[in-house]
Amino acid sequence: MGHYKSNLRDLEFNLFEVFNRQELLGKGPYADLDEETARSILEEVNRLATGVIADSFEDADRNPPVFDPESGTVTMPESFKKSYQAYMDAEWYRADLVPEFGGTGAPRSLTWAIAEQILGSNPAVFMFASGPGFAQILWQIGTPEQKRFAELALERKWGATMVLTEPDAGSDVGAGRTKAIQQPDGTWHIEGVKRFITSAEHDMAENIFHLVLARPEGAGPGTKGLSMFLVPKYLVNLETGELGERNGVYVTNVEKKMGLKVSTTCELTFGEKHPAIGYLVGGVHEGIKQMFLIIEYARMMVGTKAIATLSTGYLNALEYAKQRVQGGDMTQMADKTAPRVTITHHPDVRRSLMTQKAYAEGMRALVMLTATYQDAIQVAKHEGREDKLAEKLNDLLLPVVKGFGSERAYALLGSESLQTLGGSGFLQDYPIEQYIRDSKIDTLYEGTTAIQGMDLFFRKILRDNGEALRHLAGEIKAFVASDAGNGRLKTERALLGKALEDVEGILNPMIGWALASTENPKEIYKVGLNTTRLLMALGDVIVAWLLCRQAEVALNKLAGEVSEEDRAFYTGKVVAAQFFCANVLPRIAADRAATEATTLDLMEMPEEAF
Ligand code: ST9
Ligand code: FAD
Repeated sequence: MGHYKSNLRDLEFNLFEVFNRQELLGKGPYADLDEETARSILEEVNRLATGVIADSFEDADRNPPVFDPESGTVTMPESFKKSYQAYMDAEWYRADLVPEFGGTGAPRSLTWAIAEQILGSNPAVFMFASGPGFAQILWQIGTPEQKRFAELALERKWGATMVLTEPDAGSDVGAGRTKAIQQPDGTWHIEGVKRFITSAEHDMAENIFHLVLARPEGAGPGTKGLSMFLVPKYLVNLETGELGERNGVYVTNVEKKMGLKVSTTCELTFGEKHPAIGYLVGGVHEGIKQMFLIIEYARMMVGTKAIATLSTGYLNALEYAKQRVQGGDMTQMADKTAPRVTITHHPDVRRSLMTQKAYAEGMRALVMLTATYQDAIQVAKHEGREDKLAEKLNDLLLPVVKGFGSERAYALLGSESLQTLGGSGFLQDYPIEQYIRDSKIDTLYEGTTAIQGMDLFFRKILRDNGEALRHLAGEIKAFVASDAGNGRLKTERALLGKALEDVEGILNPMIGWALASTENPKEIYKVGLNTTRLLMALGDVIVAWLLCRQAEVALNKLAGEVSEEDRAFYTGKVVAAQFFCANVLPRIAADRAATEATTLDLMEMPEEAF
C-alpha cells in the first residue's frame, strides 16, 4: 500500500450531496459532462493518485534532485519522473483548461476535486505539471505571438514558472529590482537575480518558460511599476515551433530544504552570461494585475495541498489507531488485568482523531464551497454576463482557503496526526513526518499567513465595504435561524450563531481602528495585531457552518434506508459537526475578548525589550 489515503467518498459527498453539482452538468459550459462521467473521472484520478503518482513520494524525498552548478542543470530522480510522466500522459491537466484551449470544460468544483487527490498524493507532480495552466493564462492575456507560443507550450508540454521573489523582495514584491531594458526590435533584456523560483529547472520538459515581474527602466516604484515578461529558457521559432538558441536565463542555485525536496526551488539569474530576452506580456505594462491571475489560482492550490495533506495524515493516523493495542479501557482503569484495547478506545485519542477528521472534512468543504463560486463565475461567463457576487465571494474565501487552511493543516498534522502514532510517528517508517516537513511551506509561499490576514481584512472586507462578507454571514444566519436538522442540530445552530456574533465582535473594533487611523495613524497597529486572529476565527466559523450543512444532509439520509457503510459515513458527519461546534467554536469568544482588549503596549515596547 502506498502512503496516500484519499477520501473519494467525501469528495463525492460534497460534490453531489451537499453542493449538488450534478445540477450544473449536461448543460451550459459543461454540456459534454454528466454525473456518471464526472464520477468515473474521479475514480480514475484516484487510481492514479493512490498508485503510480504516490509511488515516488518517499524516494524523491530521500533522493532529491541533483543540481550541477557548472551547467546549471538539474537531474530529477528517476522514480519521480515516472510519476510525473504518468500524470502528463493521462492529460488530467486538461480538466483545468477551457475548451477553446484544448480543455475538457469541467466545473472548477470537479477540477479542484481532481487536484486534491494529486496534491495529497505527490504535490510536486501537480506543480511541475502546471505548464499547461500557465500557458492558458498567457494565451488569455498575451499578444498574438504569445498566444501561438502558449499553444506550442501546451502541445509540447513545456514547464513554466512564476517569478516574483528576490532576496530583498519577498512579501514586499514591489521592492523588486530586476530590470527590463527595451531593445530597438521591441523585445526586452531582463537583468537581475530572482530567488526561490519553483520548478525553474528540471529535465522533464524540453523547454521551460518563465513569467517574470521586472521593472522597465524609468518605471515607477512599487508593484504598479512592475511589468510581466515572458522569458523562455530556449527561444522559439513561432512558425515551425522549433527550439532556437539558449536564452540568457540560468539557474544558479537550487535550495536545500526542510521538505518538499523534489520540488526544485531555484535562484534564477538573468542576463549575466548573455542577454535574457523577454517579451512584454500582452504588450501592456500591467504586471502585478496579470501576475495575480496566476497567484489567485496558486493560492487556492496551496490551500488545497495543505488540506489534502491533513486528510491523508488523518487517515494514516486512523489506520494506525485502529490496530495499535495499548492500555486498558478507561472504565477499567483500576483493574491491571483488564484486557488491553486498541487506542481508538481512549477518549483522548478519540478527541484527537475527531479534531483531525472534522478539520480535514470541514476544510475540504471550504475548498469545495469556494470552487462553487468559481463554477458560478464560469457559468456566467459562458452566458455572456458577469456574476459579481460570486467573484467577490471567491475573492473573500481565497485567503481563508490559503491562510487558514495551511495554518490549521500544518498545526494539526504535528499536534494530532503524528501524535496519534506515539513514538512511531517520529519515524520515517510512516509518512506523517514527511507530510509535516512537506506542508510547512504552505503557510509561507504564495503570501505568508500575515499577508493573507491583511488581504482578508483590507482588500476583501474593508475595500469591499463588507459586501461579500455580509452575504456569507447572511447565509450562515439563515442557517442558524432555520430548523435544519429537525431539532437534532439545535445546539449546534445556537453555538454557530454565537460564534458568528463573536467574529463580528472581532471585526467591528478593527473597522473602528482602521477608520480612526486616518486621524491617529497608530490606531492601525491595533488592526495589524488582529488580522491573523480574524482570519482564523472566520475560518473556524465557516468550517463549522459547512460541517453543520453536511450533518443536515446526513441526518436526512439517515432517516431513510442506507447501507451499513453509508450509515457509518453519515453518522460520522453528524458527530463531527456536533464535536466541532461544541469544542472549537466557544474559543472564538476568548479571541473576541482579546481583540476588544487590544492596546498599543506591544507596539510601544522598545525592540530591546524582546
Ligand atoms: C510563490 C509560488 O510563492 C509558490 C508555489 C508555486 C507553484 C507553481 C505552480 C502554481 C500553479 C499555477 C498554475 C497557473 C494557473 C493555471 C490556471 C488554470 C485555470 N487579488 O494592495 P496593493 C494586485 S510565488 C487580486 O497596493 P502592494 C492588484 O492588481 C510568490 N489582485 O499591494 C492591486 O492593484 P489594485 C508569491 C491583487 O502593497 C495591486 O496588486 N508572492 C490582490 O503594492 C497592488 O495592490 C506573493 O504572494 C489580490 N488579493 O503589494 C507575495 N492583492 O489595488 C505576497 C493585490 O489597483 N505579498 N493585488 O487592484 C502580497 O501579496 C502583498 O500583499 C503585495 C503588496 C505584494 C500584493
Ligand atoms: P519575508 O517577506 O521576509 O517575511 C518574513 C516574515 O515577516 C514572515 O513571517 C512574514 O509574514 C512577515 N512579514 C513580512 N512583511 C510583513 C508585513 N507587511 N506585515 C506583517 N508581517 C510581514 N516566489 C516566487 O516568486 N516564485 C516561486 O515559484 C516561489 N516558490 C517558492 C518556493 C519555496 C520553497 C519558497 C520557500 C519560497 C518560494 N517563493 C517563490 C517565495 C515566497 O513566495 C516567499 O518566500 C514569500 O512570499 C515570503 O517572502 P520572504 O521569504 O522574503 O519572507
